[in-house]
Amino acid sequence: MEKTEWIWMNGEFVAWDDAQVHVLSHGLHYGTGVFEGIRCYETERGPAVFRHREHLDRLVKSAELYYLPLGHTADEIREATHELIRRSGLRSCYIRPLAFRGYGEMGLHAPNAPVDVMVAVWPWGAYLGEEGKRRGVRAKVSSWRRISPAGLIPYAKASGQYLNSILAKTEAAQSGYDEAILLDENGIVCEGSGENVFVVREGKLVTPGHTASILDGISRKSVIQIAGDLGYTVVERDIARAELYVAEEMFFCGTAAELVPVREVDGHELGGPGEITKVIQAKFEDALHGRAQEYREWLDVVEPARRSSAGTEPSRAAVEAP
Ligand code: PPE
Repeated sequence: MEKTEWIWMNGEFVAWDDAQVHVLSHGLHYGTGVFEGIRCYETERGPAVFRHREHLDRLVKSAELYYLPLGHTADEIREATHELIRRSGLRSCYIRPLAFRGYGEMGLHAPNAPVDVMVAVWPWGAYLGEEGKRRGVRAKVSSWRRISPAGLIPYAKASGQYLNSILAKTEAAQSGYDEAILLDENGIVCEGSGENVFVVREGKLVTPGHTASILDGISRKSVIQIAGDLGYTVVERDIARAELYVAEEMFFCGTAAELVPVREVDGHELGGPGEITKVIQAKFEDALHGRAQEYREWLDVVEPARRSSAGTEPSRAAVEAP
């Protein structure tokens, strides 16, 4: 990964290489963490964070669901993130906030272990490749089933839950596929290892609904809004595995991946990116990059550092001083 200079950790900006944790940190042993994946894009109004508030609200909710008192408000984390982006000098980047049980107490019930909170930003290109975004990716239905809501909380973006995604992704990669699709225990389609999924059936968009074991994706929500605004019908319902094979079109969407067409599932060719997929992808990209006026309010613009009272440009040192 590409380094940047600073990481925000527990209220302070620390040098990237100094943002360390103890090996007896609780989260390392038990997966007791919650995180977010957010992107900032270069727009004509400056660097802008896509649906920042929604991501931070989900972080707060995930923390609450796993009994992790955050100690920082969403507003504090938002401010810290803006400052990190300013300090990084990046016009676009990936943003990774994480809150986890830290060092101090072991065992499953460890209410006295502190909850550490950090945010890092770095440049991260197309998650499933530039070529994948253009031409489509090949997906494999995983033999691993998506975590059940009877045992975990699919709606929470929790660190430990990602072992499920990692099993599926590893299996797909080892089989020569770009991405995995996870079904639930009943064989109903849930999502990709790190993306929500949509299919086109008889000209309508279909995606698993809220009762499915999915992460309630913010890209998913954005795509539903965009597709509706463009006049497409969007249906949230159960999707059978075989519907993937007979779909007219299919795509994944997520923060890291953005919108990626699927061109093959389990050896069944769907053809190149479909027409509806391409139209929605173009509008989604416009929304991300601030080119769609109607979705301007989705962008949290990072204002430049305030000028000093003397009216001079703040020096880099002044901006960086803690
Ligand atoms: N499902 C899962 C399981 C998931 O991890 C993501 C995001 C989504 C759906 C899409 O959600 P949203 O980003 O709100 O539209 N996955 C994040 C982590 C990827 C990673 O490898 O790390 C992301 O895209 O940032």
